[in-house]
Amino acid sequence: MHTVYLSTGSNLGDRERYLSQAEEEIEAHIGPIVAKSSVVETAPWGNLNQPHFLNRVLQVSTRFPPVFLMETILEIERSMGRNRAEKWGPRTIDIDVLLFDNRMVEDTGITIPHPYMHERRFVLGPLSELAPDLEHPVLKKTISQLLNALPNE
Ligand code: PH2
Ligand code: MG
Ligand code: MG
Repeated sequence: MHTVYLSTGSNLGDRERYLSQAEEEIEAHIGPIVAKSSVVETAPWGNLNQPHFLNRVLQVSTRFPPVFLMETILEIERSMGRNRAEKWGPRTIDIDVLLFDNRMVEDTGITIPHPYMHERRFVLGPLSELAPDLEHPVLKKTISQLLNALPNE
């Protein structure tokens, strides 16, 4: 089994309901959720002109390889009404792969570790609840080191 960390986010409609529906879909189609961070309300990063998000990080155990994992996630997002209108725009649900074991993956449509994870407090905060001492496989720093290195917003 592989250990993956997923970031979930929603900033449209019933945000809590979308996060818990995503968790049900993940358990049904990807694998058991081993740990969940708390749910945090966060100001939008990137495109500032959109509602606040609810964000959470999940540790999931899966037997699927990265490409299949990605396809399954896109399928879950689609089934939950995700409509990809604009980059970094508002969404009912977003599920991002942060880390996949200790691996680096570059393939069509996949980059693992997630290329922006180390810049995002809405990722590093919740992730540090679950895995503060986990080392980022590219940057070779722990999650809590990356979190402490973020500039104040
Ligand atoms: N997701 C984005 C862009 N900006 N900001 C917050 N706070 N939370 C998100 O999940 C988020 C974002 C693109 O996926
Ligand atoms: Mg995202
Ligand atoms: Mg995404």
